[in-house]
Amino acid sequence: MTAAPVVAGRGLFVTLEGGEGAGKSSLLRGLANALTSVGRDVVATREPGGTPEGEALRHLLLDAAPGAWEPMSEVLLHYAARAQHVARVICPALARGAVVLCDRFADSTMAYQGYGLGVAREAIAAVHRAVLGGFRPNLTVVLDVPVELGLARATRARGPDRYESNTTSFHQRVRQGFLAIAQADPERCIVVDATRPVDEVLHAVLRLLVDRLGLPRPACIG
Ligand code: Z5A
Repeated sequence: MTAAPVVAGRGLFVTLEGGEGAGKSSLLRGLANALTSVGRDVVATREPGGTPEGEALRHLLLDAAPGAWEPMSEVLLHYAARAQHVARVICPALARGAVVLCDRFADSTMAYQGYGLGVAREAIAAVHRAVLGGFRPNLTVVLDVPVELGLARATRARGPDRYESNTTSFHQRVRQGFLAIAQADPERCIVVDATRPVDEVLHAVLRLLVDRLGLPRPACIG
């Protein structure tokens, strides 16, 4: 589906997506610094989380043993956290003109619970419509790395966690899911080769934000 982005207010909503260890958190920090340096009001946030209630749900989800939650329960918990996040943090920030940078959003539910765990994709889309209507990001950056490289980076950084202890085929399905989502929605999504060094990825994404969204050009990209 390639409908025009639905946004609240004058701000810009940019989401970072991809598998574990793709470099989303590192990129988010770099983008926030660069955009703040050119005078933009930046809100950096994440999912699951972003509000006190969402962070509590994050613990319920990520601290549970693998398989503890039914896949559809995971969908509903992620959307409970997301409804809170959109209403309390994202929309108010967009309304005052901020750039909201979000580490994971709805595409993660489609990729992990849909492509990865096998929840019907139409059911997830229906939950999205019921909870958020047509609300979607202006731009989604999908950081793509081979599964083995991403897991090695993530495990080096913080040890294995819940989804990291899943099978390689699960992570392959998640990766293919993100690529399929991006291919189906090229106006919103851009796939970035995240095997490159951190600064190269950052500069490539900053150029995209300047070109696609008309954000001011930070000095670091010349
Ligand atoms: N989840 C879900 O199932 N459904 C949903 O709807 C949502 C989420 C919203 C959230 O975990 C989990 O929830 C996630 C999906 C699921 N699954 N897991 N596990 P999280 O937020 O805690 O984990 P994550 O998003 O996967 O973060 P991560 O593994 O830390 O990856 P990252 O943020 O993409 O990477 P990073 O922290 O920037 O970098 C990791 C390490 O790699 C670090 O040492 C960096 O210095 C290094 N790095 C980063 N980029 C590079 C490059 N370019 N070169 C070399 N080294 C690099």
